[in-house]
Amino acid sequence: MDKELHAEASKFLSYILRHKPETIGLTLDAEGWADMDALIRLSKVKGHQFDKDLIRTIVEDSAKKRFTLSPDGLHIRAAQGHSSQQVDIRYEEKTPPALLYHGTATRFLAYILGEGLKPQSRQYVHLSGDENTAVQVGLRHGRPVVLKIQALAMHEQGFTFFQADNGVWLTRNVPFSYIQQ
Ligand code: HQG
Repeated sequence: MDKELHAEASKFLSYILRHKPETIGLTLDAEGWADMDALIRLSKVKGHQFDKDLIRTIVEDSAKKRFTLSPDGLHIRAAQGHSSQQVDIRYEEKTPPALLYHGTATRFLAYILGEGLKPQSRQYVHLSGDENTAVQVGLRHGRPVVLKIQALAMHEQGFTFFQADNGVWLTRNVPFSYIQQ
């Protein structure tokens, strides 16, 4: 499969497994898992000819490890980034490092420095442990800017942090007082 088709297939999987499984009549369980056979069968409606090998290749090729396969290979889920109300993953709580990073675009800065970071359409605010990843995330939205989040201080004040299967850090919101530009 050429690179472009591969990227398109990966985007489609992200859309279905994070946001709108109902558009192909797929149901996710509360932990975000989809049945592989059902996903393959129902994706045909939108013209996607998946098979298990292709899905496995997409999972393995994702540098961000966007998707997780169940150990028996029968189920797949997106590791993070959900907006679907079908999904409410019980992520394990974890103490964060002193600093975490959030990549955004300069055009959002005034709002963020006023009201803090909000999950917007997703369930959580997404943070990374390294600055480079945050730059890449910011680039998706425009001219990137990396915000430093006083994560450990937040945690000490009772804010909860989680880490997804792929290492991305999640929290429900970040008040502006914990954000440094
Ligand atoms: C911004 C990607 C105005 C926020 C990444 C971000 C990540 C505000 C945008 C994952 C705001 C939401 C998530 C406020 C936050 N006012 N704007 N108060 N608070 N924002 O895409 O974090 O490549 O929903 O800064 O790697 O960019 O898809 O979130 O710019 O892990 O696998 O609102 O998605 O992964 O944008 O990205 P998004 P995100 P994938």
